[in-house]
Amino acid sequence: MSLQENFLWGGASAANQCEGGIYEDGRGLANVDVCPAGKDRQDVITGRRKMLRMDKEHVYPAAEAVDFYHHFREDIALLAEMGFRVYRMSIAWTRIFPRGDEEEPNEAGLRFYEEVFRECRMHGIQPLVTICHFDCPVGLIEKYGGWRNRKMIDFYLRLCRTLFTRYKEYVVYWLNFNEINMILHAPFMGAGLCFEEGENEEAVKYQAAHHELVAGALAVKLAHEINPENKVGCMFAAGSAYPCTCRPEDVWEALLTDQENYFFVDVQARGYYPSYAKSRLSRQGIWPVMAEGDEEILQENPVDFISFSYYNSRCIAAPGTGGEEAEGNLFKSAKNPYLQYSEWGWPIDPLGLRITLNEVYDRYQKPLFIVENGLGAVDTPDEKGEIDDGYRIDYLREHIRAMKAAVEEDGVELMGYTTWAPIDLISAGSGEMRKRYGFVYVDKQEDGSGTFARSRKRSFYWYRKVIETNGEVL
Ligand code: BGP
Repeated sequence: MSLQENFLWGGASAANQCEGGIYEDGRGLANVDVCPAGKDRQDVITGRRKMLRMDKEHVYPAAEAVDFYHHFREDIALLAEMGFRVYRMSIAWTRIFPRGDEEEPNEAGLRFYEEVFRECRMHGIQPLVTICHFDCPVGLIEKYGGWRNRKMIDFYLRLCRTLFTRYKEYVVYWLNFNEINMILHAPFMGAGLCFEEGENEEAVKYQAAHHELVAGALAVKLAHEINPENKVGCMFAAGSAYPCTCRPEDVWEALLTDQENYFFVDVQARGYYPSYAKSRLSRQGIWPVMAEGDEEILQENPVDFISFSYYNSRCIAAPGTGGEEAEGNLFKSAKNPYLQYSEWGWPIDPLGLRITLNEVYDRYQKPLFIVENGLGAVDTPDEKGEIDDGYRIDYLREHIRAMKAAVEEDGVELMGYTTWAPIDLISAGSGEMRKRYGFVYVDKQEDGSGTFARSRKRSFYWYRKVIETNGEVL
């Protein structure tokens, strides 16, 4: 089996990391807007430091980002030039419902995305829309405490109904939440959670997770009712946990790490809480409060497909024995001595992608979609202003090879592959601009200067060829 002919090649972005324009056309303030760049970011995105407004001491990169809000026509034309078949993007919730609890949506916000979708259609690009990519209206955090409150389910569904109805003729592929498991690692960014002193953070996180899981299932139901053609996927931050050694204690710890991650997909794809979660959450006294009917909702509305981001695998040791630590997509783990590392200290493990694809497909037997994979690096233009990003090409080539092997040799069913991120944007984890992922360079610098001019890197031409040959020429 080789990659299907209509394999969805493309790239992925998120509203808060590329759009900017946060004061335009009635948009409201979101959690992602008030996450500053710099040393305080970590405390804010994890909910340890409550910051619901911008102040003068910090820089807030989402405010301008790379100004996709005013450059989307040019940007989508560049994606089309590379032959994109799909563009994964997200909706800024606060463009549609500025405070989050309004009865009626904001027409100007709806119009913006309609124009984006029209532009995609004109170029023959399918949108793949993440309904919620880390964003939550500040209005809902102030009034209801974010996803810890069950009322969030209704506000989220109002957003879903609005989107499914209004964009019925443009969009059939949807993701309900980006990296839903991030709620455990970056709960303010993932779910608008801030913690009060002394409260049981784990209990709050799993309660909020339960609300998102129910909301996500109801979104699947609604999407199917409004348009039977709709396909809704879940999305999680993947990357298998390797035991640091064959010591059973390390193997056990790695298993626990994987279970913590798969918990969300177990519920969203199989339709029920897995036994390990039932047992552990109850024993820890943090079993979430459920409303009558919740279990049926989960059971009756599993997702149509499973999507994930893959940047790296993790190496796990029994507590207190791991040695040196390595960075990674918001999770730290032990350093794997067999791997190379990116400039940001993330392990580079293409075979790990094949392993993850096999594990996930074996576990759920549903179509998969890789919706993020890429290399964050510093790109330096040469004297002619050109960027020779061979390192990025190497990274992607090896990952695409591993992906093809999973499909062609292991029989994994895969719908598509979208790289993170085709056009440079702001980093979610660090808020930096200099951590670039794109095939297209954006002249926006770390100090805020720059013209926003777009230019093609060498990887642009390489990826175009990859798509043109359906992954045959790498
Ligand atoms: C994922 C997010 C993205 C993206 C990516 C890269 O967690 O879904 O929004 O940013 O990771 O991470 P970073 O931006 O921290 O390099």
